[in-house]
Amino acid sequence: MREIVLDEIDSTNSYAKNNIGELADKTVIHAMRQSSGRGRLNRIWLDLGLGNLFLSFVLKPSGTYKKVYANLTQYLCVCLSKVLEKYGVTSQIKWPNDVLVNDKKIAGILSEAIVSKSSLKGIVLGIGVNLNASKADLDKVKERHATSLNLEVNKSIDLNVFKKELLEEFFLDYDKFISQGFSLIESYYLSHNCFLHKNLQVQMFDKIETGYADRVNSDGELVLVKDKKELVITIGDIL
Ligand code: BT5
Repeated sequence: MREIVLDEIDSTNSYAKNNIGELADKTVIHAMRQSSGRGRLNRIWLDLGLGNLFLSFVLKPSGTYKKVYANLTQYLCVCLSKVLEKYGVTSQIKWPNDVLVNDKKIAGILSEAIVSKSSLKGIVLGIGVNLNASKADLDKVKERHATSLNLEVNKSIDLNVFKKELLEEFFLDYDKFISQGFSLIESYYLSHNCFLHKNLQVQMFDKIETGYADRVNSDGELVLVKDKKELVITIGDIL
């Protein structure tokens, strides 16, 4: 693993994408501040001040895209959830890639595959975790309830210690995950889920599907049941 630490950048994912050709497999880009953090579907990730985590993994597992790479966000959710456990915090995973504590969003994950002329240049897997935010900072997140680890445990969090724990957890089983896929994390992912066996609305681009969240299949996809028919959802947002 190599690490590049930056004082400030627009987005660690953008930095990794823009430099993908020169960055080696398993390079980690860590920025202290991030001025234009990106979420999925053009949403934004807010920098709530120094001491919060903004990090991207540059991964080059093969020259062509494999389905398992879509599950890397779920793998990272599980890694984060395990690190939070070390702080005495139990988290819930909301399909596909939200990690919540007491129903509030503590982290966001953004995975981007960089493909050129049908070959895979790399995957950029970015994560932002609120580690040291004030209540006033969290109020800047308008669309949903957010939290930060320091507020959950009533003490400030050492950013570098937390980062080290997350990187160790991630690289511990990363190679195994790439060869084995979702089944490696299935039981942990499911035991921490907060969305199954409920009636859900799922936004898929400009369409909203409703149905009963029956299960997550062996590829990590959400299976909704509506009028006795199954709908397999690969990408979407639970509303
Ligand atoms: C995500 O998108 O949650 C993925 C966020 C990924 C951020 C990391 S930081 C390092 C790397 N570099 C980047 O540029 N990005 C990655 P999504 O599921 O679309 O959720 C976005 C929504 O989360 C926003 O619309 C807000 O509602 C909420 N949000 C924004 N900032 C937040 C924060 N600091 N804490 C909690 N929620 C936040």
